[in-house]
Amino acid sequence: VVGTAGHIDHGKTALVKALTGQETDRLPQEKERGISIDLGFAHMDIDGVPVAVVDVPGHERFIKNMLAGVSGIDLALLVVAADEGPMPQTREHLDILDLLGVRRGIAAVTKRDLVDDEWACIVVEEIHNLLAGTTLEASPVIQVSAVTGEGLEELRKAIGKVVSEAPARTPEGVARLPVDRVFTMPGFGTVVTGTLVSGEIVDGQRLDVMPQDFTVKVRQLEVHGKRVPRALAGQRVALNLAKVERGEVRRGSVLSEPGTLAPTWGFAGTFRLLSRALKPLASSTRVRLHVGTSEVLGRLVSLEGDSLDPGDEGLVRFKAEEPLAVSRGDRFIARSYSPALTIGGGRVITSRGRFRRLNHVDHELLRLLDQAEGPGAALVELRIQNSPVSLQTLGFLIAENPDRVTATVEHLAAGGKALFWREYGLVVHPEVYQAMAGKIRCFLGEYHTRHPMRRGAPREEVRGQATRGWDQRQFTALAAAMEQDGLLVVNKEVLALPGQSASIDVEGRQIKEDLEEQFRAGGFNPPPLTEVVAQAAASGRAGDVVRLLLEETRLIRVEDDMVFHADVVEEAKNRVRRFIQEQGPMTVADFRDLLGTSRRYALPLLGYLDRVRFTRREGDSRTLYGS
Ligand SMILES: Nc1nc2c(ncn2[C@@H]2O[C@H](COP(=O)(O)OP(=O)(O)OP(=O)(O)O)[C@@H](O)[C@H]2O)c(=O)[nH]1
Ligand SMILES: [Mg+2]
Repeated sequence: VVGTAGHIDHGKTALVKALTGQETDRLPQEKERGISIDLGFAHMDIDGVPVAVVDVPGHERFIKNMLAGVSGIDLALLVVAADEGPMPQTREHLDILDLLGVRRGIAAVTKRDLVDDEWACIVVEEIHNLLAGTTLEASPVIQVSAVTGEGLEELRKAIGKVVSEAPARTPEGVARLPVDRVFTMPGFGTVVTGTLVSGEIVDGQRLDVMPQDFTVKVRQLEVHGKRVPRALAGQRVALNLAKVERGEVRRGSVLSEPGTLAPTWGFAGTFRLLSRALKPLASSTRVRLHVGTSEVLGRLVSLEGDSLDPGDEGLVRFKAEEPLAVSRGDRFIARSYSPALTIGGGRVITSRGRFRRLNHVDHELLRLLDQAEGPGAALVELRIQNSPVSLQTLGFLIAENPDRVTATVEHLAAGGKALFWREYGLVVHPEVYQAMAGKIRCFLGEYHTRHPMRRGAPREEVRGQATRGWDQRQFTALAAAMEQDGLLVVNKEVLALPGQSASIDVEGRQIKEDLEEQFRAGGFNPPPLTEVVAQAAASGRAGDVVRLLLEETRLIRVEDDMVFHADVVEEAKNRVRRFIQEQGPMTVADFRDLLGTSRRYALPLLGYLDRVRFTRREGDSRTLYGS
């Protein structure tokens, strides 16, 4: 895909027409005013090789559209009018191409018919100076005229040469197509177009629409105006989508292989502030961020001290004001909010993660990740995430499709570089596991010391305190792994260190005896539990003692605040057994008189005896269970 670039009125659209025979200005206003507003599309054949052309507008107000057009190009055609020479948007467009890392280019000096040789020579020299130090430094400069046709053949040859020398994009990788145009065709439905930046798309397949986050089905596929069964990376594609309303998919949406991209509210990346930028990048600057074909507002936060000076490159975090769809390696451009001027650009390193307080370790990891590839990148991501990650999330992070992610994880796990908790579908970096296991053991150690009379700590408390709220699945998987490694004992909802059990000291034993005595003395009219605890000498510990007594079933809870001593319950059972054996079925009134208590205590206690299947209710009376 070839994309034009250059200042307004310098002859981009005329040149595209001269090369392809196609008029790319379609809008009525474009025709009327003689300027391009939105993107134009054309295609041609050079020695049998199909070449798609994207024509961009030069007007500074439409840079936004220009950005949507150049995101997928392989070759930039920088157009400079011979009579005017380089102008502001010549520079701004060149900055953008440079920041996006476009490495192949041709500079076309148009309107050659309007100037003499000497003047043209000066303009060519100016262009060489302009290109110096950019990614397009080595581009040939060719003089042409759309009016006389001079130089067109040479230009066509030059394009052909670059296209044939460019390495073919591989269809491997995840299918991703940033949408640059959406329209409806009567009787045909919604059509979207864009440049397929990676992977391949086949007729009939399903695709996710991000960040809107829904799925569509491809009904028909076209490349260069011809219906095809499949489209490959690097091609301009038109897709007819089934059951999609026009507003649902927009310019800026990304069509991607299902499950490989997720909406995110920001990312961490590298960023270069243009030396032309008017001021340093403050610690948090509101910008228009352009990535793929989308534009999103948000804040760019420098992670390098307070600010970034013009010409400097550093790590940044972007916090979006709405969800966006980006993944590792994507190039982006930032423009100041007002006035809208290009200030710099960079590359996405990771689209997820908590980067609130970055320390030097995180910085190093981000730099490492920026350079890493394949399984290495997956490993660094796992380290950065600092928690177990699902296979799908890992897929989003490293921009790989599900089966490749699984293969990567298996590979890492086999080499002992990552832990794969298969049963839970989670992957974790060994260092993260070790650190977290250490934290939990530390927490439990303290807990056992503080609460010697408890068997261990409540699971939810550990999850909230030690792992800072990992979700249930992550925490369960971690606890299971730790138990398997002999680092932890899980007893339903209670976690303990191995070899720890509830123990009781002298003071605790004293409290225990006091409590037992009070409930034994209360008999069938026990005091309310909360009152007893509140009045106990060391009421802070009495709660723990009660817990222990309940666990040991020395105390028996029949209702929220009503407990009976085990000896008392035993006595009640003896009396009931004798009564029924001697006098037959027993009523509630009989029971109450038998124990010499009131209905307030008799009913809950009898309910308890029914529940533990000592007595059985038949109508209004009780018999012995199993008799
Ligand atoms: N004499 C002469 N005029 C040209 C040539 N190329 C373009 N023009 C004229 O220059 C004017 C602008 O050309 P366009 O192709 O619309 O310019 P553009 O770069 O596409 O402009 P924007 O899309 O608005 O940025 C038109 O009036 C063209 O006829 C050329 O080679 N020679
Ligand atoms: Mg134009």
